[in-house]
Amino acid sequence: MTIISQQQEGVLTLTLNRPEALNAVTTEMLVELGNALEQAQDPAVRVVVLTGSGRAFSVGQDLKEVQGRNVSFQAHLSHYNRVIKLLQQLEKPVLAAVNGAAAGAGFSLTLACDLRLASEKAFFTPAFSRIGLVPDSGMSYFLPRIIGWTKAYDLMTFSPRISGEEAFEMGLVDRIFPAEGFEKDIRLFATELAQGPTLSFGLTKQLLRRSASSSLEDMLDYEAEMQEIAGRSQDHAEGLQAFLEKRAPRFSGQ
Ligand code: T3D
Repeated sequence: MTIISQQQEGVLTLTLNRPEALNAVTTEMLVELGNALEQAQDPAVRVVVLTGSGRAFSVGQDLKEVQGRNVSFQAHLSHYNRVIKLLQQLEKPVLAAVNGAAAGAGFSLTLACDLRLASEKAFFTPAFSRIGLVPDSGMSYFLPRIIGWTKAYDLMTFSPRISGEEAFEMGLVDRIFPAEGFEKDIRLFATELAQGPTLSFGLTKQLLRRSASSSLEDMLDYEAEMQEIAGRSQDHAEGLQAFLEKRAPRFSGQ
């Protein structure tokens, strides 16, 4: 099994599990990850965490697997693209818990998640240009949207090693945690998020996705459409009631 799935209190944790190879990505891993993400559509799952076992998050494509390849790059990338689309399409928060190195497509995987939570030991490197490739698995889409066009071009061209701290400063990482107790901190963060109004979180994600390629006019209409759904949810009724009763809300994600 190259992916370990664990579900607890509404949080599904998917762990890339080839620690002996720094979680280098194989076709088998991509197929298993894609299947696990399809399972994550279950409404009982309210938050998904993607992390790596051992000292790395993932060093990207296993370069030993593709040595002397006999399949086209385009065919191979379809496995990656399925995973990236599934991460984006999940209507619930998806957190990358970056425990160590995130290189190449490993870095891209973190970008397709909604938030990047990094350990102090995490580092990022695009890596593609160092082996004469172009960014893939969505990096050329997400990175400029997260840190800006020029900075993204700079990183993708020179492929430096970016520490968790630097990544935090440039807005690439959203939270940074001490390496010791990282798993526990992530569990607490994710569990708290899973108790929130996760339906609204999912709709917010849809809004952001659409805003990447829409006019203000379109977005105003789409916001109204999404608000129609959120406004009729149990979570909105509960949020309103809790506010009026001056108590903490108990959201169900419905
Ligand atoms: O169809 C297609 O193929 C296109 C798809 C492309 C997707 C991609 O992801 S392309 C980019 C692939 N990834 C890389 O190029 C990253 C290569 N690795 C590195 O640059 C460095 O290893 C890191 C910066 C990530 C980590 O450095 P460090 O100093 O912590 O570790 P290390 O000593 O370099 O590596 C430790 C071992 O892992 C080493 O093996 P050894 O010498 O102990 O037997 C190294 O070869 C191995 N390793 C690291 N990355 C990969 C890898 N083995 C296979 N594939 C890797 N990607």
